[in-house]
Amino acid sequence: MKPEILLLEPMMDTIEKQLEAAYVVHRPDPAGVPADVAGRIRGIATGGGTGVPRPLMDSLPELEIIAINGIGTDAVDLLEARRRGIRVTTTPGVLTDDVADMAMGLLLALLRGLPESDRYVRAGAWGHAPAPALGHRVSGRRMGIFGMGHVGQAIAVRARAFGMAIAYTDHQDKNLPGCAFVPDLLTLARGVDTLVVAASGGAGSRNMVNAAVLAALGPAGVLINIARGSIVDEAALVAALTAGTLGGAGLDVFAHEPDVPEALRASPRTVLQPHRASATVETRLAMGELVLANLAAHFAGRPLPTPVA
Ligand code: 8YV
Repeated sequence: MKPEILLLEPMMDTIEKQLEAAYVVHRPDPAGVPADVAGRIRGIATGGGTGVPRPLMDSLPELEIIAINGIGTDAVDLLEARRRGIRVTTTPGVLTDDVADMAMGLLLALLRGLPESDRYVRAGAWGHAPAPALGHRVSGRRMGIFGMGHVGQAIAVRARAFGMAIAYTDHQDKNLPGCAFVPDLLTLARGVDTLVVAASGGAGSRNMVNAAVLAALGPAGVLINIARGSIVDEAALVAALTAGTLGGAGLDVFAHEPDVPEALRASPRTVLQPHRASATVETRLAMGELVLANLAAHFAGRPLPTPVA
C-alpha cells in the first residue's frame, strides 16, 4: 500500500509524477482535508512560504514527516512538530545562488529603472516620447546585508564583483574577509545606502526592518528583500516610500502573500516579484529531488538526507 501524503503547493510536473508513483497524493483545497482522508495522511510536501498551518497539523493524527520544498522553516511550528515526533526536512544548498541572483536582479532593475524602460520600448514610445528618467549607478554603493548565512554570503560575493562595499549584521561576527561586521541593524542601516534582507523569518526577526531602520537608509537608500515579508514592517515601508524618505524597494516577498498592498503595487519606487527567487527550472528540479529523497528515506526507514536540526 502506498503511503498517503498531502501536496500543499504545486511542484514541477516531473517531480509531481514521481510523487504520484510512490504515494497517494492528495491536493487539499484551502477549506481543509476531509476527515476520512485526514486519518490516513502520513506525509506533507509543502513550500517554505506555505509551511503547514497549525489547524492542518492538528487535523492529521498520523502525520510523520513534513518535507519543505525550500529552506525557510518559519511557517512550520517546529516545537510542536518535535513534540509530536513529526520529522521536518528542507532543501538546503541548492537554491542559494538563485536567491542571491534575485537580490542582485532586483537591485539592478530598481536602480537602473529596467521595468520602466522595458515598458517604454514595448509601448513604441522610443523616438516619440521623452526617455525614461536617468537611473542610478550600482557600483560604488554601500551594501548592508541583514543575515549573513549562505544566501547573504552569496549576495556579498556578487555585490563585491559589482564594486560595492559590504557590511553586515548577524547574531555574531563571522570574520568574513572584506565584509565589515556591525553588531546591530540600525547602526548598519545608518552606514549603508542599500539594505538587503537575507535573514530567517519567524518570531525572532518580525518587523525588525522598522520605521527607524528605513529612515536611516534615507531618500537615496534602497531596500531589497528576498527573505521573508514578515521581517519588514510593511506599513512603515509603504509610509517611507510614499513620503520619499526611502528611495526605493525591490521586493520578492511580502507580509501577507499573495496580497500585496495597493500602495506598493502603484509606487514608481518599487520593483516587485511574486516570491520567485528560487524559481528556476534547474533549482526547482534540485529542490524537488531533495523532497523526493527525504520522503523516500523516511518511508524506507533510512536516515533523512537533509533533516532540520
Ligand atoms: C520557495 C522559499 O519559493 O526556500 C524558501 O523558504 O520560500 C522559496 O525558496 C518556496 O519554498 C517554494 O514555494
